[in-house]
Amino acid sequence: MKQVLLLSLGLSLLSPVVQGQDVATPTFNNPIIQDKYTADPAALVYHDTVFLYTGHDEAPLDFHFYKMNEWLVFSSTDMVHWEEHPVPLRVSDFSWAKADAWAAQTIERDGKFYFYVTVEHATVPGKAIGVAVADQPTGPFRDALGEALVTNDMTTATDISWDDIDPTVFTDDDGQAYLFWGNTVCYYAPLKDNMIELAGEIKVVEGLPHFTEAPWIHKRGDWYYLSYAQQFPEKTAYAMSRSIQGPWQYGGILNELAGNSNTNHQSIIEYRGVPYFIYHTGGISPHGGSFRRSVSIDRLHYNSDGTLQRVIMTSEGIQKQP
Ligand code: FUB
Repeated sequence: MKQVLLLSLGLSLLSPVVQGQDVATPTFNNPIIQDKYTADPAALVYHDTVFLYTGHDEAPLDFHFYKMNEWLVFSSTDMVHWEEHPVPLRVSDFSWAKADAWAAQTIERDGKFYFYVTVEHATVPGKAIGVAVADQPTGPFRDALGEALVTNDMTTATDISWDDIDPTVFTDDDGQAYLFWGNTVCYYAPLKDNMIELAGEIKVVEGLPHFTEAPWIHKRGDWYYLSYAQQFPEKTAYAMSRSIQGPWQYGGILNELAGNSNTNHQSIIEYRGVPYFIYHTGGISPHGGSFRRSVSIDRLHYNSDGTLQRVIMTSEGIQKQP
């Protein structure tokens, strides 16, 4: 009898049922890519698939800055399983650039895919924005312009040489596309229909307290959202507007400091009716950190007035498409 009691006590300790609740072991899906370091996510929903473009953190353990030479692309149809495709684009594909495959974004227009990137310019001191084009979302991409779209000497609102980084592109309902980018100062300008030339003056976006970098534009209903990295180490904050031209109304913090990384770079999409927040952390143990980052995904939630709820970063991530 004693043996039976002990056996049954032992089994109940092993059982995944606590006080009547099923606590079956969850799957830990964050970070979503575990076999390499990925940063600066930018997702594109095209037809039935999500294409996720990232930077590739390649810094060895004794190197304490970004070492990034190429961008990567992954795809998924359930937000849980991600297939990696061949490298779509490298810094070396831009003859006028010399280093730093920093943050980028790809969007589709008229069946072509435009990949806006940050790189270090070879001859104009400072960072620059380039644009590549492809016929497929997975590439291969080629330099669309043969020169930079934006160089440091075109923007003068700050003296720093790295203010022309982190491009994000948004096409408004009337078909007009806009390029937003920046560090310390957030800039924007309209794009021509060909998507590879600016169509007007570069302006500064006002109303983004403590803007650091990583702007991302999205729209839901009648609201435009401009999310961005704030302060340093970075949190993600956001502002809302009824127009892509502003004025922007500050909405507060959207995501807290990203674990073990001093940058925090977000992408926001809706896929099959579900909003997602895609970001990076330094979350892969034991060598993850600010220069060896990894992309994670969690749900994004809206309040009924259109404001955004603060993101809850989880280890479980997305378990399955609802
Ligand atoms: O990945 C290099 C830089 O770090 C990006 O351009 C910024 O957004 C920050 O994530």
